Amino acid sequence: MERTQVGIVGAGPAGLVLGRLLELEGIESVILEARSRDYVEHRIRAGVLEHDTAELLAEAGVGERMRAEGLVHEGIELRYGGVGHRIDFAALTGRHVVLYGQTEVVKDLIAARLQSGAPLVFEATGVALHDVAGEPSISYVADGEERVLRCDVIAGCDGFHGVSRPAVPDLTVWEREYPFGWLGILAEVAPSCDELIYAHSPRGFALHSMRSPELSRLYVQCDPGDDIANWPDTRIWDELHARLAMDGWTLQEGPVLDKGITPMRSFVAEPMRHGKLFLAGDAAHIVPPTGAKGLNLAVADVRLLAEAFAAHFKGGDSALLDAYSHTALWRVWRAEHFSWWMTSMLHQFPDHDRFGERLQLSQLEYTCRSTAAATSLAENYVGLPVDFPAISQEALGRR
Ligand code: FAS
Ligand code: PHB
Repeated sequence: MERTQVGIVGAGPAGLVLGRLLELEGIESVILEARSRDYVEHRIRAGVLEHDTAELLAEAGVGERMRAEGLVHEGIELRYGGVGHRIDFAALTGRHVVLYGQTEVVKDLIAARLQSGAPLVFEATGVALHDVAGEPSISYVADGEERVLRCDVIAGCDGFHGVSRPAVPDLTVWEREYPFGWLGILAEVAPSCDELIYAHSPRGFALHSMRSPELSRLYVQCDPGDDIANWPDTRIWDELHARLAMDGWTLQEGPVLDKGITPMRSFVAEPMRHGKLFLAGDAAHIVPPTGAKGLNLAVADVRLLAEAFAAHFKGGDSALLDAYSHTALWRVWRAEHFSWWMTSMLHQFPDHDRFGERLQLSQLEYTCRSTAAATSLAENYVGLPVDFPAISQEALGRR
C-alpha cells in the first residue's frame, strides 16, 4: 500500500506542471499515466505558450530549452480579403507569446521529474478513484501488479476522456459543438512567415503556425467527420495556398510528417472540485484551438492548485482550496469566450447567411482598425496577467 500527499492522474501538461510545482514546495506527489513515455512525448498538440506560462516554466526550472529553442512572437497577422493586418502584442500589451511545441514542454517536464526521482508511473492501467470525499485512494495496475495509492487529495489531470471527471457527481456541463474541425499538418519546411497567420477566406479558415525554423504547423478548416484519407497532401497544400493567398507572398511546401483531424468543441464542467478530488485542464474544460488557450488554461489551473495545496499542507489554511473551483472558472470562462469569439470571427459556418458573413467582416475590420478592439484581442491572446484584477474578497467569502 503506497501513500502520498497528492495523487495526480495524467502526465499531460496539467499533471506534469502540478507535479513540478509541488516538488518545489516540498509536497509529495505520485503521477499515474495510462500511456507509455514515448506516446506521451510524441502526441502533437498545442504550440503557443502565453507570456505567463513561459515565465512559470522558467521559474520552475524547466524552461532552459524553451528559452533556447522557443520562438518569441510579439504579434500575429489576421488575413482576409487577400490582405494581412498585424496585431502588435508588444505595442498593445507589452507582452508576448512563445512558440514551443507541447511535445517539447512535456519532454522537459518528464526529464526533470525522472531526474529528481519523484514518482511517475507510465502505463498505469485500470486507474480507478475511490472514496474521493473521504479517505481517497487510487487503484491501478502497473507491471502486471495490482496496486493501491492512498493519498490526502487527488488531482484529476487526465484530460477529456479520463476517469476523474466522471467521479464528480452532479456536475453541471456547458458545451457547444462546432460544425467543423481542423485538419492539421506538421511539415518539414521553413515557415513562410515570421509570425502566425490566421486567415478568414470564403473557402474556410486556415492557420499558418510553426514549431521551429525548420518545421511548419498548418491547419485548414474541414468537415469534422471527414476521413483523413480524403485529404492527400496535394489537396491540403492546394487549400492552404488558396485560403492564405496574398499578393507578394508565397507559401513554401515541404514533406508532410504528420496529419490529423481534430473536432472542435467548447466544454466546461462545474464544479472543478468534489471533496478531495480537484479537476484541472482538459479534464474540466475544452476550448476550440483558435485562441491557442488549451495548454495555457491547464497550466493556469495547476498554478492555482499548487498554491492552494501549499497553503493547505504547509499552512493548514484551506481557503484557497475552497475557492479553487470558483477562482479557476473565472479564467476558464474568459478563455471560453475568447476562443469562441476567435472561432466565430474566422470560420465559415455552413448555416451562415450572407448577413452573418458581413457581420464577420465587420468584426474583422473593427478588430484590425480599432486600437481598443485590437488591444482586447492582444491581451486575451498573450494571456491575462496572473494578477488580473482579483475577485472581490466577498466573492471569496472573506468578509
Ligand atoms: P492532456 O489530455 O494533455 O493529458 C491528460 C493525460 O492523462 C494524458 O497523457 C492521458 O494519456 C492521461 N490519461 C487519460 N486517462 C487516463 C487514465 N484513466 N489513467 C491515467 N492517465 C490517463 N491546444 C492548442 O492550443 N493548440 C492545438 O493545436 C491543440 N491541438 C490539440 C489537438 C488535440 C487532438 C487535442 C486533444 C488537444 C489539442 N489542444 C490544442 C488542446 C491541448 O493542448 C490541451 O488543452 C492540453 O493537452 C490539456 O492538457 P491536460 O489537461 O494535461 O490534458
Ligand atoms: C499550433 O501551433 O499548433 C497552434 C497555434 C495557434 C493556434 C492553435 C494551434 O490557435
